[in-house]
Amino acid sequence: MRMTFRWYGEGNDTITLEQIKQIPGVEGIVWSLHDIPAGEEWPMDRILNEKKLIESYGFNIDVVESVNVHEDIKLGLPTRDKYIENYKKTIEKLGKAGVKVICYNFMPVFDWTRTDLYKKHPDGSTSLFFEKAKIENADPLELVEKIANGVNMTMPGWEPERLSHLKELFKAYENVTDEDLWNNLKYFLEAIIPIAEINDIKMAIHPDDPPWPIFGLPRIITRKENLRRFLKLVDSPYNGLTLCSGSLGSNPENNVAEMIREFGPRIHFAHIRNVKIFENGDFIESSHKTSDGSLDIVDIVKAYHDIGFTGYARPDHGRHIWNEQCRPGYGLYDRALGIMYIWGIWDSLQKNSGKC
Ligand code: DNO
Repeated sequence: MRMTFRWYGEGNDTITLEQIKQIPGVEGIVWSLHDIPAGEEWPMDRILNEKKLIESYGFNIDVVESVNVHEDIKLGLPTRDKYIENYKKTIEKLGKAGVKVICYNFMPVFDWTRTDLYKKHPDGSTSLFFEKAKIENADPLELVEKIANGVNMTMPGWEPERLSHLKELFKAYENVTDEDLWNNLKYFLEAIIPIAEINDIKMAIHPDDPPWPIFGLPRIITRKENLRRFLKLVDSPYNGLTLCSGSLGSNPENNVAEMIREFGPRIHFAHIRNVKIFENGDFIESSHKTSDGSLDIVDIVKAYHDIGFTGYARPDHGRHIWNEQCRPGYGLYDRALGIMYIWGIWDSLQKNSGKC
């Protein structure tokens, strides 16, 4: 397992590369050019600048999260081809720079969705929270107004330029079914996977978070059968998964360890985090420790160990602790604690199997 840490770039993150350097066992920075809108081709000089900076701290730049997919591709519009061409060019450039894995998602309109970014735990720490009824009963457009006006609601992953087009986007998705989305995903993969193969870049789709349809929009990367179907759309080792335990695991019917054992070699990137699921379907992101949440992180790490996982991993979201001011879910302290928990499990498994 090759440990990495997500960092949002100079001037765009509260955390420094010096700080990340002091977390044991971190080899690589998971990075992106966050200011480039979905659908645009990434400039080579920007890629090389980022590479130079990250490598100067002794980290690798092997994993990019994310190169976002333009909405027209997900919608299957005739304009998609130009955005797919740009995506291919970006893959080529990232390949030249030495990138090995690209994480992306195929969620219509929204990326990860939560109703509260700072929900308090009994110990005073806060973390991301999803209140099912609030989303199920919400009129999406009303919700968007609230978010835009900052009234008691903020959502991560919603870029302002997308918010302003939300009404049109919802209209555009009105008649898009799950099957349409599958077809549009297949079309995209058939175009990009050959380019990924030539450039030796493993594509790793991120599951939908949460893994069920929201606001009537289709979501398909949600459970084991669908992951199976996804991998067959283009059956190449370059068409693989970002297996996010917290996203998939917020549906109690998903057994993450089982998925790791089944999809092993097609998992190119592991996101490891815990969630505590409540009886009404709400969930809160907890510390990585197994007993703090509903997922058995020990079993999940053991599954990676059992399959001899040599891919990239990162601790996913953490809580906000010790009064840290940071991006929601992306503080330094709790993610560093998460890494040490993962290493603790991993090293004892190594020792028991006589590997260290
Ligand atoms: C949330 C992240 C996601 C992920 C994208 C991948 O914290 O895991 O936003 O980066 O879905 O495209």
